[in-house]
Amino acid sequence: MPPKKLLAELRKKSNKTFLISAHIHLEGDALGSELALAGLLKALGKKAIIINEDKAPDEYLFLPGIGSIRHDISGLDYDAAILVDCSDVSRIGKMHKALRKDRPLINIDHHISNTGFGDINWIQPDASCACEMVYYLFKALGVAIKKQDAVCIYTGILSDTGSFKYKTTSRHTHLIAADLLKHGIDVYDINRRIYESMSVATVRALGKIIGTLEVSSDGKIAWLLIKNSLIRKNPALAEETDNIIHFARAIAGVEVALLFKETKRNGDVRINLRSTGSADVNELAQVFGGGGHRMASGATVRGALGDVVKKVVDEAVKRVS
Ligand SMILES: [Mn+2]
Repeated sequence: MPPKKLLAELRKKSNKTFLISAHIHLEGDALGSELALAGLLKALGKKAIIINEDKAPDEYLFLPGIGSIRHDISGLDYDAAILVDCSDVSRIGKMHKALRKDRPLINIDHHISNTGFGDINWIQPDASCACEMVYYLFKALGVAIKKQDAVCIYTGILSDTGSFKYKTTSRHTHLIAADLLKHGIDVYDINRRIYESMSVATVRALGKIIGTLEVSSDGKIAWLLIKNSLIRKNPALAEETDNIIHFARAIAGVEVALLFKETKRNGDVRINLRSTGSADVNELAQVFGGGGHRMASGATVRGALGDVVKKVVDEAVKRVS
């Protein structure tokens, strides 16, 4: 449940304008929690400005209010800032330049790796997603959820629980979803828009990516690669994760699935890590300066793709095999 200090800060009369941001490489939970939080604040009579470094991926453009998200931070002023779904302030990328030291910073997050960077911190690692936490804020503040808020919260839940499949899915997650359905949201439509709106080019590229599959000799670690040449031809792939890593984690006996994306030529390699149960991929990601959750995490490592793959796979083998 949200701390009283947080509720008081949100209600405070002198806090008229809130700045909201979330992590780079936007996905359903980051966008959903930002937009639902903005809806909550507006219902409280506040102004809410959402700023993100990245543009929203196409499949999320249906989210109500998404057109109001800003990427330009010049001339911004605000009374309090809220970061959602961010384990650290650095996760908002260039948007950190908009933050002022003389304004309170509120941290609402469910990553176990959260650094507690805020002046007010609400960190709940047992929440399935940040959207679940924003739902509790509506309830704690007695604010009625509108249909548009319900769409955003439901999208975050779908996104972070792998459509109610991952271990983070609790009875609370389902109860929240049931409550959201009372608002007349179209769950089939939301599912189609997020998961069944891939381009032909993306699906063809998937074939090439699956062709890169490698598995450790004991079968416990499986990994896939997305080469930069493929991303250049099909930029949407850079933000595609769960649809791809699914094929590595779905193999019988696999305990850790890894996806390596060569994001820039000779530059960074983005790594997505997924556990199927016993392995802790938050710890594994932290070895490489990343983090996240026990079952799902990420890291960015500088170096040539082949070298990064070797380093990370070796570390995974050491821990799991
Ligand atoms: Mn999340």
